[in-house]
Amino acid sequence: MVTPEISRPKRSRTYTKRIQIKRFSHNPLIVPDPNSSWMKVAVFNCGVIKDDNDGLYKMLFRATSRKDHQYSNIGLALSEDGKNWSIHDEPVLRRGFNQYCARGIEDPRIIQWVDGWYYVFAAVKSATAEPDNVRVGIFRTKDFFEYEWVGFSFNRIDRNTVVFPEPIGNCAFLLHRTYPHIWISRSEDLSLNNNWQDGQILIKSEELYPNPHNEVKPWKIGIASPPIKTPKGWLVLINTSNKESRYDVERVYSLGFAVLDLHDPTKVNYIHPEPILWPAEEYETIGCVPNVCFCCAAVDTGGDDIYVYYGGADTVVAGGILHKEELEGICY
Ligand code: BMA
Repeated sequence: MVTPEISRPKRSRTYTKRIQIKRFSHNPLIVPDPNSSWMKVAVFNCGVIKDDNDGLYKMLFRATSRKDHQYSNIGLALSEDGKNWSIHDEPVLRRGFNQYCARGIEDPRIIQWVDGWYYVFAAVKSATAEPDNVRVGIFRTKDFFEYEWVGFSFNRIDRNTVVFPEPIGNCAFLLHRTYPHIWISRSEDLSLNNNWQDGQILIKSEELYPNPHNEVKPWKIGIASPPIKTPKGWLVLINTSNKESRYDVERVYSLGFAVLDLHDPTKVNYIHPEPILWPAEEYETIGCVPNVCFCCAAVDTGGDDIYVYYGGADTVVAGGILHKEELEGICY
């Protein structure tokens, strides 16, 4: 694949920054612990949910003690306010949970489903997998300490997958990726275990905003957070990457969003023309993988705000606030 930048004149676009995630002032929220056996090098991409049962924010985060980021385990952190977190001292989902996770579990996304279980969608690596040959494994839990294996979303290479947190028209809808676009599939089987059908491209990578420095459209996009239900549609945050390879020093991971129809989520009603989060702080631009804001969670606080959580430079957990007021006219 030829990268289009080469022949393009360098231009500089100034974004209006009309809608921006306001970083928490005490970022990063969680950092690696040099004395830990399991979170020594990096603690980053996380799923978060506000538990209706006890009102607590619950975070599952990816952690590794290896410089190559292999063999990730999943840790648990709890918070009363979504801003200050206490970390449970042991991983709650460990690599080796079953044969499909022998080489690690990564990038969890969480939803609470209609059957009362919390479902976790995560990239899993089996013993025989090449480093990047991941599949999406689905786990479920009631208490965030004990987990059951549900199955794979698809039995093929994939990541960046999650379902809508409720059935729509008696179907479960799955957002996933086939390079380089976001896809949507549906299933009448509400057990969330396979049978995903009618797959179609939902949003193409070139529909997202261009890089502000050279106008180049994203190389690939993927669903970031599970969809949030708003009065005027499903709000979905989207991770965008300007480069194919993680080893490319010019790669930047930033965050955008779109709004899908409330009753027919295969219909895209709005795609925001600008990023709402772009690596700028030191904990985003410097680290194991520089220039990365990679989001797996957005939580409706039930008040005026949406809290957004992301990995900074594949090294720390950070977060920020998206004020619903800023989305007025778009989905509020
Ligand atoms: C993606 C995944 C994420 C990672 C991100 C930024 O492709 O590998 O786990 O956080 O790249 O490096």
